[in-house]
Amino acid sequence: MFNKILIANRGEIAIRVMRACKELGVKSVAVYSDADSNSLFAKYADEAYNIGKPSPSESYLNIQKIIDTAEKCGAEAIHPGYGFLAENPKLGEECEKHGIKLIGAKGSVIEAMGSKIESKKLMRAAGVPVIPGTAKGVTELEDAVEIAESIGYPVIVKASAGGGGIGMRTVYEEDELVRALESTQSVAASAFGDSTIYIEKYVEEPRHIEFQVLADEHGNTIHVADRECSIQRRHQKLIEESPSPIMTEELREEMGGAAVRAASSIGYTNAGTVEFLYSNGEYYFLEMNTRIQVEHPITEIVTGIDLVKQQLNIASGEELCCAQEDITVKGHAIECRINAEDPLNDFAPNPGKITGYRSPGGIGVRVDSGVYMNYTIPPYYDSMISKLIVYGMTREEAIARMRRALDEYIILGVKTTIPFHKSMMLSKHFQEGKLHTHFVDQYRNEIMGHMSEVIKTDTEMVARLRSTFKPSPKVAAVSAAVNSYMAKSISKNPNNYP
Ligand code: MV4
Repeated sequence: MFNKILIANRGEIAIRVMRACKELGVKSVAVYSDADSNSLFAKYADEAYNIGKPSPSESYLNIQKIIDTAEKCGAEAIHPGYGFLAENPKLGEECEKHGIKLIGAKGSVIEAMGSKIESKKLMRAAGVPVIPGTAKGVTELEDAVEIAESIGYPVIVKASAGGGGIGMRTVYEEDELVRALESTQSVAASAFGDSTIYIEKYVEEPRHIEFQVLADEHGNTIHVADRECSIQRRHQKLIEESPSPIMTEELREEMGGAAVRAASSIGYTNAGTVEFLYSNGEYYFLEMNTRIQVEHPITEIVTGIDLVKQQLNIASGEELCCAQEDITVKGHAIECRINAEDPLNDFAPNPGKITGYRSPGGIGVRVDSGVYMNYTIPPYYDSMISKLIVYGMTREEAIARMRRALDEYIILGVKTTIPFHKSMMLSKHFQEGKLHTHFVDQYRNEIMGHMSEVIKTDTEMVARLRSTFKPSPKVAAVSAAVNSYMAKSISKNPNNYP
């Protein structure tokens, strides 16, 4: 195992990685920007180095500064977390040049998975189901018309270099095809510098189900079960759960087997995720994510495996902790992403000072957070401030527990997505588990209805918990008088505290 590693990230994921380090006896090094000198992760680390201005390109995306810091402090490996440099093959290249181990996927597989046409080709060859469509880039209009005709409308035009929802357009009839091709090509050219596009069957209202995989450097690859990630908005996930409400032992074995073939066929190592679209009993490979993901805790909760610890074990050359038959799923876990955003104003980011903070606790509750009371959330980075994860023996118990934990969660000073999550837990359709990727848009009115109700009539308990931070005017006046009396008394006689 390593003696010391550098974490090239910030916020809750930096702390998550450092927690694994502490348990393994590995020293952790934080790098932080000028905007993060008061951040919890910089204080949690054994060593912390300022690497520059708040702008990501001058700090968390600056490979040179990060490698320099690792060399200077003698870190043997770098963990990139998610986002920032996590899927940048250049980080791995630079690490190799400097004899530093990257705790992540090899550059060659990151690149293979970055091209959607290439990855589909590899997956088809490995016997993983892919969405019906073209196997090559489409350039000629006549070809496109013919292809769409043979696939059958609706179809979707996608950029090969795309991902995360950028550069794709659905087409319901031939008339729309030309415009969709042109617009997708031009978006792809400007966003990715690669105008290659392809066409496939559009799967309407699918579920997004993904499988966690782990692969070591000795040829062992396993899957660590599934996650349902259909509850999203503009390609930002909001709620994830494990297992998927539709999962059965048989389906898990089949889809998990496909995920393992996907990973092992490309010589994948470390932790990764194989994403599928699922619709009417059919499932199709969508993308592979070559990083630890935001939602990894729900998998840890239902399987008992510390995925970040496994990443460190794998990178230091050890064998996987477990064989496939050792992996079992127990109970149900749900994660709500708590963002500093106003759900009543189109989820507009709402950074600022947290003037009251108390996180929930009790049985089956986990909070992975990067914030604290009186902390000021900087405006330069993404707006996720914590993740609330609950466990239940059943999905029903997990939903009830999430409602209870959300009620206990007090964050004052900034608007958060907590009211949205409370509303989702109240949604009959969510409770029924009939989820798909358009769920939030489809049931927008139902959710908004619950939300104004939740905000207006927060339970008496929530009001009481909140009152411990926001005293009544009378109490506030008394406490101001006491504070001022104490201040005067202390200044008169510093050794005599009243
Ligand atoms: C699709 C699809 C339906 N049919 N492909 C969105 C992100 C990008 N990586 C792929 N995406 C989709 N591809 C076909 N053939 C629907 C989506 C999609 C989606 C997928 C996963 C999670 C959320 C989504 C939200 C909207 C659309």
